[in-house]
Amino acid sequence: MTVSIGNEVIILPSIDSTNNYASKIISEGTWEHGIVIRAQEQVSGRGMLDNKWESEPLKNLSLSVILDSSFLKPSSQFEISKVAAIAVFNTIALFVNNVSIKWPNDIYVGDKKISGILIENAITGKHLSYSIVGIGLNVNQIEFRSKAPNPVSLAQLLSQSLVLDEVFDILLNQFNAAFQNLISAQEEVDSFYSENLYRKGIWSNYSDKNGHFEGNLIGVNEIGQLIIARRNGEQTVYHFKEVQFL
Ligand code: BT5
Repeated sequence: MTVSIGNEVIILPSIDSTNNYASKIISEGTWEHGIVIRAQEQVSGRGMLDNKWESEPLKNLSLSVILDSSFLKPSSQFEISKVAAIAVFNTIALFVNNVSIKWPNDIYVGDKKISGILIENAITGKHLSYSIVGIGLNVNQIEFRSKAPNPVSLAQLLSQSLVLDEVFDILLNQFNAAFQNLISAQEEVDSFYSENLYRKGIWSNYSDKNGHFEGNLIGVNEIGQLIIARRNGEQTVYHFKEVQFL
């Protein structure tokens, strides 16, 4: 794939959700690989299920990337999550330490969430057709007003504001690099993702349908399910929402 991600950037002054806008372009048949939709204000930012994403106008990055993911089988769709998480991870790690990827694809600094990613994949037959990668990255917001439990921004961590366009350009470069790696060196994408998981290799508290337990996060399997080991050596594999980080 030769087209760069971000060759075409659509900047919207105000929109409900950049992911919704991306879906609209796709349904109209006018999309191409690598189009980026960036909102200055996003009034109904979405997270997973019914979750909302808070972002003060002009302070943060709220964007969606449309990818041609037709080279992937549906069983490999988690690779898109990994690429997105790695691109955001690498962007943030240029500014601050202690960055990690909280499974499946939040980005944390320490124990705080600095970025959320919402991926919407479409499948046609035996392959994906396209993916919409929505990224919210807290850059210059200082006060958070929603019930988000642990938000943090780059400006809070650095005690200074950043130029949003510069962070945007870095993110696009990192996204191109990570996507290119997926095409040419998927094993690197897989190992980088696993190595940088939040709580990787650290005994910590979790809960699942059987109650609280102490576990050691090992990594993900080939379809992106989380693997956690117990003190007795047993390992459990979890789908999204089947395990809580305490
Ligand atoms: C996510 O969902 O974290 C994915 C967020 C994706 C947002 C982007 S912005 C551009 C694109 N267009 C959209 O409409 N969405 C994408 P989830 O893992 O479900 O987490 C959502 C939860 O994060 C909320 O329920 C809050 O608890 C918390 N939260 C909301 N806003 C936050 C913020 N700015 N910083 C940190 N945490 C936040």
